[in-house]
This record gives sequence, C-alpha cells and structure tokens, in this order.
Amino acid sequence: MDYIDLRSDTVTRPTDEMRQAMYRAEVGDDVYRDDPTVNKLEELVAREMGKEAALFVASGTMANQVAVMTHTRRGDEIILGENSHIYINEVGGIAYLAGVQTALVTEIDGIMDAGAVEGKIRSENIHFPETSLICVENTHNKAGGRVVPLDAMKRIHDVGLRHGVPVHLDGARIYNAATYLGVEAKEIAKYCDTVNVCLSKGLCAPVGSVLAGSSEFVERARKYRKMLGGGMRQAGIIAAAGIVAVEKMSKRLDEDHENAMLLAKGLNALEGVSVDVDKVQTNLIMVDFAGTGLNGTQVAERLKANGILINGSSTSMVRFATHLYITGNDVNRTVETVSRVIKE
Ligand code: TLP
Repeated sequence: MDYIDLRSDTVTRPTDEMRQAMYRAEVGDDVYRDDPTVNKLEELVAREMGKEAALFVASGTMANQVAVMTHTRRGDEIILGENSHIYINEVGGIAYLAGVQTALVTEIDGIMDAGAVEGKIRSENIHFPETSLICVENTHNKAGGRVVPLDAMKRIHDVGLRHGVPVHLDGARIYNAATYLGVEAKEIAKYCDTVNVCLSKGLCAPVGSVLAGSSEFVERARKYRKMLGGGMRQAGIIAAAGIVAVEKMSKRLDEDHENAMLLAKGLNALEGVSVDVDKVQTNLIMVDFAGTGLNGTQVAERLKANGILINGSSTSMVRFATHLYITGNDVNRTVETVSRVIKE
C-alpha cells in the first residue's frame, strides 16, 4: 500500500532529477578532497549561508555534534533550549562526544529570550565552567515548525558577540524558515557563527547535511568528522542529490506550508481535535487529540489501518509533517479519515 506518510519530512524519497544527478555525478575521494561534486555542494551551501566554507556530513545529528565538538572543550558549558533537538534528540551526544554540560533556557514558541540566554553566561570564577557556545534552532521542531524571527536571532547573536561566545544554529529546516520570512537563508544565518543545513528533510535528498562556518572552523570540524567515521569517499554520489536539494527544492517549500495550514484547519474543525492554527507557520503542525479520549499511539494505529502514517505518542499530542509527497488530495483524505477513525 502507498501510505500517506505524515510522520516526518525525513521520509521524502529523492526526486527523479536527484536520481539522474546521482547517476551522472563526477566523483573522487573526498577524504583527499578530490570529489568535485562534494566540493561543489560545500561551496554552494557556504555561499547560500554567507559563510566562508562548509563541510558535507552524514546527517543533521552529525553536523550538530561536530559543531559542538569543534566549538568547545571538555568540561565547558553550552547554552541551549530545553526543547532543542540537540538536547532532546541526539542521544546525549554532546555529553558523550563533546564532554560538555548544558545550561538550559526555556523556549516560548521555539524562541529563547536573549536576556535569559545572557543570564546563563558564566562569569570568570575558579568554580565555574566556561560558557563556550549558544545553540539556536530555526525552524524549531518541537515547537511545531515555529520560526525564530530575525530580531530574536539578532538579539541572541548580540549577546554572544558581547561575551565572546559563538552561536551555532541548528538550521535543519532553515529553508522553511527563510520561505516563511520571505528572505534568503543567509539573512538568518548571518546571526550565527556556524549553521547546520539538512538536505534530507523537506529538501528531499536521500542523505546528508552541511555544516557551514569560517574556513578556520571548518578545517577543525573536518578532523572531528573524520574521527566520527564521517570521512566518506565517493560521497559525490549523494552530494549530487544535495545540490538539486539546495538549488531546486528549497524554492518550493511554500507548497508544503500551504498544505500544513490546510491540514491544520481541517483537523481543527473536527470535534475533539484541536490545532492552534494561528501558530502554524511552516510544514510541521502539532495536533491535540485530547478531546477524543485517544492518545497519539491509538490514533496512529487506527490511521495506519487506513493507509495513513503518523508517529505514535503516549500523550494526546501528535506532530504531522507535510512535504513534497503530500498533496492537497492527501490532506483532504487525511482529514476525512481522522474524522472517521476518532469515532470508531
Ligand atoms: N529530526 C527528526 C527526528 O530526529 C525528530 C524529525 O523527524 O524531525 N535538528 C533538527 C531540528 C531536526 O528536526 C533533526 C531531525 C535533526 C537536527 C537531526 O537530523 P538527522 O535526522 O539528519 O540526524
């Protein structure tokens, strides 16, 4: 059965154009820096982000982890959102790999208050760890794809500048944020020192993320990537799809955002289901099934039996994600099916 797959935008398969590009890709050994397609992708993303250089890595998690390892020393403290992907969803890598501890800031709709961030910066004291990094996430996954506005990004960056602490942006979905704001991605990335850009989410590439920053930073990051086993050889095969992702797929995300809004409105109109429609900005929506008496896993099981996939959850809140392979018809079918299964 061909499912309507709303679990994540990571489920997107490569487009035909990507498969053609992968087939034709010129390749070399990227550990020797000989792979022209990887080099082209890295230059492209560096340019797009307004940074000097970039590094192609296996995943968003690897990009974030390499970034934290490169920015910090063991025993340092980093400031990040208590609902951030780096803190919640990266298997404790920052503790295990980078050996850092965390100072957590509460986000409201994905946004950390700059004053709260500043309040977490450690002063000089024999007892204190050193604050060596601030991490921001835009769009914010757990907040339901919320966009951190440019002025909020700037305020946090200014805090970093005042205290000599770099800012890393988990921009896994930076193109969704840029699409929503109607700006180029570099307008967002200018408020960070380094940025993770995921190619394999809404941009549909099969694999990969790119970590962009200064040339000096990327040189050091390259070594950590190698340490983690991420020195890939003929990686141009996958980088080729990444080039299509950045050049083409980053330009059509407004369709996903429109479908997310349609889905949000459709579901919110159902008895017992609620979505805060005013909060929907990009391709992720948070749906609350509390009024149906079902939890996310129960809804997921019923939908699966009807050809629709969502991630289960022990609470009543479930995230739905739209992407290239979710059409307007799929949205209608999803709303109809949800309306039916919650009454079963
Ligand atoms: N997010 C995945 C899951 O891990 C939750 C998803 O389905 O949304 N930063 C952000 C903001 C992310 O949302 C993700 C993936 C990553 C980093 C990690 O990327 P990958 O999965 O490539 O390691």
